[in-house]
Amino acid sequence: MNEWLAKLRKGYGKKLNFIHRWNAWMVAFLAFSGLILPWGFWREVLGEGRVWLKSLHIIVGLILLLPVLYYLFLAGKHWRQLKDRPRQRWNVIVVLTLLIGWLLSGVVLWQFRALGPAWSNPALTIHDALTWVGLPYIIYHSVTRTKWLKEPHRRAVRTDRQTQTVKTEASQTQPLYSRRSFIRSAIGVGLAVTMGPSFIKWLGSNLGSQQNLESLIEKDANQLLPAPTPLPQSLPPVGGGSEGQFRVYTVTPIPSFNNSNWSFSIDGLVNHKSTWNWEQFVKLQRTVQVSDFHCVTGWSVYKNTWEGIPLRTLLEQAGVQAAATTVKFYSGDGEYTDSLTLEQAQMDDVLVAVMHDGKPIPSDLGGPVRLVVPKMYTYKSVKWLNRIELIEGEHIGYWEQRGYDQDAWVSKDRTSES
Ligand SMILES: Nc1nc2c(c(=O)[nH]1)N[C@H]1C(S)=C(S)[C@@H](COP(=O)(O)O)O[C@H]1N2
Ligand SMILES: [Mo]
Repeated sequence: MNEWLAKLRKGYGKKLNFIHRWNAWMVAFLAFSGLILPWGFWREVLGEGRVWLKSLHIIVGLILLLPVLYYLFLAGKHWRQLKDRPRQRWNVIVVLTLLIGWLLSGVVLWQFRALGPAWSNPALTIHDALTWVGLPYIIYHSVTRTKWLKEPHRRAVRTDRQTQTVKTEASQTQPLYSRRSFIRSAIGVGLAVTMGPSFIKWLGSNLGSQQNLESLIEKDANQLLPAPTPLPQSLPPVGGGSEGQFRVYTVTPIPSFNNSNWSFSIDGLVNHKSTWNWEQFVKLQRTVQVSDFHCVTGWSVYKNTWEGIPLRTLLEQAGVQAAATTVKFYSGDGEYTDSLTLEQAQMDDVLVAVMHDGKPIPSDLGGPVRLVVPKMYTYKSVKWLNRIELIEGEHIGYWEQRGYDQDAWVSKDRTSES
């Protein structure tokens, strides 16, 4: 055993280099894929590729455990070696904290299904926060450590003699040194400018939520009149106002509607096909419900007060024919669809929602009308819903075609009931 340990420790310097290099490549890949995954633009471009990228991100993230463990094994010696270099020790601590934090929160996100939203929500916040703090740090670290930016005296501080020669060297290269420090500051400023705004946006969305939503509604792209009048339970919202922040997800540019280009229809295997224009649609009897909203990528918005037409009512009025087995939902974006079995669609709380917390649903969040299926992950909650079709046989929805689970129940005990 001891021999084996000794062997592992041999060639220590080389090993540290090896670990460092592999670690750097993996972190670079994780940063790159991690930034792309939640980015709306890439959602649209990647489609199916996004689900692959996510799996790869998880796999590489798990493999990252190897260099971390290997390093920890060599850490004692390295730590002693850095005795006189507090900045490097600090760097080791920061990087290890980042990696371990990312790893642990990442594992929770990976296992969101087993752990549920109560775990995945904080894990996502931590994963994001580490990214906002850690990525600029790591980029700065790696760019300023490239050879051409290194100051000579950083490379050798072994013996007093060397230190002396280095000192003179450093003073000789004074103009070069200031050029280097200039470049470093420039990199720092560049990072602040490129990452700062998104960081502030992220911070804002995690702190105050209501204000954001308000500004969404003000500049809303939808121009549908008359505005629906909220029911008394809806304003003030019985749920007390939603808690958390929606991330705007879309696989197309956000569509906008007005009275002349919007309509809502129910058709397929029904006895009475109908189409409503907006004026007719806002007259339909609505109800109010309070429910939580859980995205599979780990975030949730709690206590939403939704007001809308129960899907069940619409189905009853349309008269579903015996041959129908599936309810297919179409988005006005022309791209996104999803479905529920007839049985699932008849659950009490499935809502064709028109208002959120007493206000019309903003276009970013799927207004004027979106589906709400509280018991399922929200890729089922089709935004810009404008058509419901009753069909025979199954329909595989947009994200399910691209790798999401057909089974979207949030809570596992529901699966057995379904
Ligand atoms: N038309 C349409 N509906 C959609 C999506 C979409 O991309 N397009 N994304 C789904 C997913 S994965 C989620 S988590 C929720 C996000 O809703 P939000 O953008 O209002 O936060 O909408 C769902 N409905
Ligand atoms: Mo989602």
